[in-house]
Amino acid sequence: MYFDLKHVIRQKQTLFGKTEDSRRSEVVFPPFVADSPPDGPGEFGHGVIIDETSLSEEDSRKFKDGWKKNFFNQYASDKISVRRRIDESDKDWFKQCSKKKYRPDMRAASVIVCFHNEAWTVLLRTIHSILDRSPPHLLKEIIIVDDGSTMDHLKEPLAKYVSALDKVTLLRTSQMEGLIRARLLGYSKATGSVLVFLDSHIECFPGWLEPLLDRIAESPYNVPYPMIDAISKRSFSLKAIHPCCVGTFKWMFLVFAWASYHSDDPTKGLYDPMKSPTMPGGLFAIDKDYFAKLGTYDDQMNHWGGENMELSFKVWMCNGTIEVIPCSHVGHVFRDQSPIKWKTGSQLVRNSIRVAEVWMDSYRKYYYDTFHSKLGDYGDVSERKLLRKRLKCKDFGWYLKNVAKEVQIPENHIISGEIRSMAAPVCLESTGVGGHVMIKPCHGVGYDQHWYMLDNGEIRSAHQTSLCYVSETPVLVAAKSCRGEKGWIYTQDKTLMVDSNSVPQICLQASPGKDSLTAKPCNSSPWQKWIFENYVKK
Ligand code: UD2
Ligand code: MN
Repeated sequence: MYFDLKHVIRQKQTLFGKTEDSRRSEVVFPPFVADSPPDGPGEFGHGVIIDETSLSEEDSRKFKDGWKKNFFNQYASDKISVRRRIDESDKDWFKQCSKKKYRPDMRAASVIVCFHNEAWTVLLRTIHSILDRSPPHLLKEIIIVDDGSTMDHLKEPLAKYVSALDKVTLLRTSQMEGLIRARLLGYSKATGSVLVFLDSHIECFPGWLEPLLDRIAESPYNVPYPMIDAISKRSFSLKAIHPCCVGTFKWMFLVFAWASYHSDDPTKGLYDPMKSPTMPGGLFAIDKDYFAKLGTYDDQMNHWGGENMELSFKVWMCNGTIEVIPCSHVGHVFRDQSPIKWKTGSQLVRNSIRVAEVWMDSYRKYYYDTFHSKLGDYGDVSERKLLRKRLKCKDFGWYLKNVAKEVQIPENHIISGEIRSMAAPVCLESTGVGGHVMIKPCHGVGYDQHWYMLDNGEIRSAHQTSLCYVSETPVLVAAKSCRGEKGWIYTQDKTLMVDSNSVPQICLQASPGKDSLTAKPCNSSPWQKWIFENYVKK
């Protein structure tokens, strides 16, 4: 099933009409499956389940190594053809979307894919899915940008491999620049008038490109992004998901989050574009001139993170519209953590401070509130401020009021900070999953241990400001959507946290050695006493 170099080159010559004979090349490609029969592993988006216990010693080593290097199951990916089939033509989304008519004046796109140490088969599947599933007249080129990779397969073998592919250009940064400057290198060489940015571990579905380009043909100020379907990091299974959500953000870390979508326009159907206050950042299309006008990305941002918020805010504030396009599907391998490390650690906070300083006006304090450390050296943002001034964009208050309406502004809080037990050095900590709250050692830096109490007694975490905590007698404290009802009373002596709705009175309580938060009848034990930082009762 695996093909050697000669076969691969022959394969590509027939696939992509190349005539050059590179059969005598000495480059050795890592093994991969170019094509496999319809019932081959992973075909039609099926997952490949690996039973680790049945692997030989050598395969077991490869399996472990694949996980270690990529934080996904490279061993499973290597079993799957880099040109596997995806066919969702029997699905409702595909049937409905196939009926849509797209504008004839769509422009061809330059697709830019940046990568750092991407797995061979995963990168190849990315490239082939773009080539195979984009109408040729709408694909100007694919620019792949190697951002300082150190893995051998990304050196000569990759250069050789893509040299046999039509429309694909390989660029390399001179050192690891981070995805923001790597994308800017791709942008600087793009010849198309529309740009599409993609991650390097994706798979485009049939029909992915047209609905994106159609939105830009409609208006150069539309910035569309596809439905991002999950490619399983364990089995590489892939199925299209149902339209449900649009992007928003959290004050904590200033990161992207999904929010459910409700249209108040009855003429809008399930598969029509949905306005999205933010974009996840990896996969989107944008008119090149509009991108340039917006000052592209902030090239002083390093490594990873923050660039998606900058672009989201400024698109909306400067005349544009971000949309999710339910008829465009692209799969992406989601991971909880990335194996890619930056020389000086995570740059997310530094990048986000740059965004906040330039774009968020006085609202930036709600982001800064959520961490207790100093801003530190975030570089010079004067150029970016001048850019904003020149663009004469709307302000952040307008954006929150008219676009990111779901984002709760903890404006009327009377207390904020950590909620610390008086019995032990432990604090309330939000896990970020369904509003779940735990008792953990106080870490003193805010974030998931940063809380607000509003003037009506609602307690909200900086992690999920739309959730409120209520006591569910006899034991639990549960998170519910905030409805403006009366919440908790922080007693005059600033110790007890009493549920204002309870008779007899119920108090917030920690328990020795346990990490769950409870609500019990008030008894003034030290485990019911709390210090809420920054007590600023008006
Ligand atoms: C999401 C975005 C990602 C980016 C990021 C915030 C999606 C699906 N992905 O995280 O595109 O907007 O949020 O910054 O929306 N890379 C480099 N150099 C680096 C680091 C990464 O080239 O120093 C490449 C990497 O190989 C990948 C892409 O940039 O192709 C994005 O990185 P990621 O996949 O680790 O980010 P992700 O999907 O967790
Ligand atoms: Mn990614």
